[in-house]
Amino acid sequence: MGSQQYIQVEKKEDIAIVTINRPEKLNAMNIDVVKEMDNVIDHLDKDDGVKVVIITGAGEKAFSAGADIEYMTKISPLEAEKYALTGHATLNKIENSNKPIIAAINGYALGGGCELALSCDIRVASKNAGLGQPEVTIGICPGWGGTQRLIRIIGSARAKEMIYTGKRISAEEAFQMGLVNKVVELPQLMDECMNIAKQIAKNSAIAVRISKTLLNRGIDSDINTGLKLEIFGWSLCFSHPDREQRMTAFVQKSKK
Ligand code: CO8
Repeated sequence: MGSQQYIQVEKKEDIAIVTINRPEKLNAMNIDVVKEMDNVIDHLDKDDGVKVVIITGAGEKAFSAGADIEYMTKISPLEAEKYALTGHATLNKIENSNKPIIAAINGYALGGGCELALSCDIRVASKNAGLGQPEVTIGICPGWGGTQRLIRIIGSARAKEMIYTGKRISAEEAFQMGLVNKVVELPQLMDECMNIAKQIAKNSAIAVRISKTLLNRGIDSDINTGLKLEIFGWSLCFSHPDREQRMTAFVQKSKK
């Protein structure tokens, strides 16, 4: 994976924990942070020993306070385009990774930080977390997929309110609107994410992977296309020995 300045990776059996490590800047993502994250996701995607990934931020204050505002004060429209493209490529990789990815939101998830969480499959927040898309307060619109993913997750009215007002919402409010799956106390956050990850990791990796693809492709397709894809994905599971072993084990156990 090479040495990383800002992104740490720790493996606990078949679960990888990826930490944005720039706590002095509330884990704001400058272009190097994004490039390192991209590199890490590429490597984890190819690592058959990893079944689930958890992304979090270092420290007790922030998951990520977003794109680097200091950097953005200096850049031209073309550099801004490059920054947005780099972020999009990485977040698309996270969204379409062949592993399920859980965001452990341990504090502020603002702007690009919220967008990073939106690209993950499951979001668990600590009680101290605050989520928001404050871009309009600094003269830009969300630029790392926020206008597209937020609306698909929480619906048009709520996404528009969050983006137009730029207001920060609490973890509890985020839970009420379906933006996060669960809220726990900060010291329990990693245990809770590990529990979810372990539950997923026990299952057939290929079946989880196909489910993820079907869910992701289906949401942007009409229902008949999505249902047809489901039949292909479901049938494909029958080509894998894992399916046969698991079904046989179930049948034999129930005969005893
Ligand atoms: N970028 C750079 N530095 C940051 C950022 C950031 N997003 N957020 C915090 N920091 C830095 C602060 O400047 C400060 O640094 P220093 O100690 O050197 O002065 C340090 O982190 C600590 O921050 P604060 O002192 O501000 O901490 P507070 O507890 O007082 O406040 C807040 C915490 C409320 C989170 C506050 O820091 C804040 O409002 N941060 C900005 C949040 C924000 O607006 N994020 C959205 C950024 S825009 C974005 O993400 C666009 C995404 C799409 C990009 C598309 C590419 C073109």
